[in-house]
Amino acid sequence: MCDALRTEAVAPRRAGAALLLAVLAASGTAWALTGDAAPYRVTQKGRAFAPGSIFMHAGQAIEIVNDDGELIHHAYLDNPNFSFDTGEQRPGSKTVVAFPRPGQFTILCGIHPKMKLLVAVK
Ligand SMILES: [Cu+2]
Repeated sequence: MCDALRTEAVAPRRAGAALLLAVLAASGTAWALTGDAAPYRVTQKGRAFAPGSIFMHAGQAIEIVNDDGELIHHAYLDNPNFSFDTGEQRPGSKTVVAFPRPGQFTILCGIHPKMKLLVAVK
C-alpha cells in the first residue's frame, strides 16, 4: 500500500467487520466473548466525540453512541491495520467496535469533518 494514495476524508466504506460487531452487540452476546469489562462509552453531543481520546488494550472495545439530539452521525476508521464504518448512526443508536490489535487510530465522522476521536491501543 502506498501512503500517498490514502487521502483524507475519503468516502467511508462499509466494512464487514463492523457490521458483524453490530450484530453481535445487538444479540447481547459480544461481551462474553471478549472477557473484558463494558466497552468505553463515547458520546457525540454537540458534534464532538467525548472523550476525544481513549487509551486501551488490544481486545477492548468502544461503544459509539449517538446521543446528539436529532443529528445523524457516521463514525468510521480507515487505517491500513484496522477499519470500520458504522454507516449512518440515527439518533439514539449505538455501535460497539472492538480493536483487535495495537496501533494509533483516528476515528472520523463522515458527516461532520471536525469530529475526531483518537484511540491508542497497546
Ligand atoms: Cu457527526
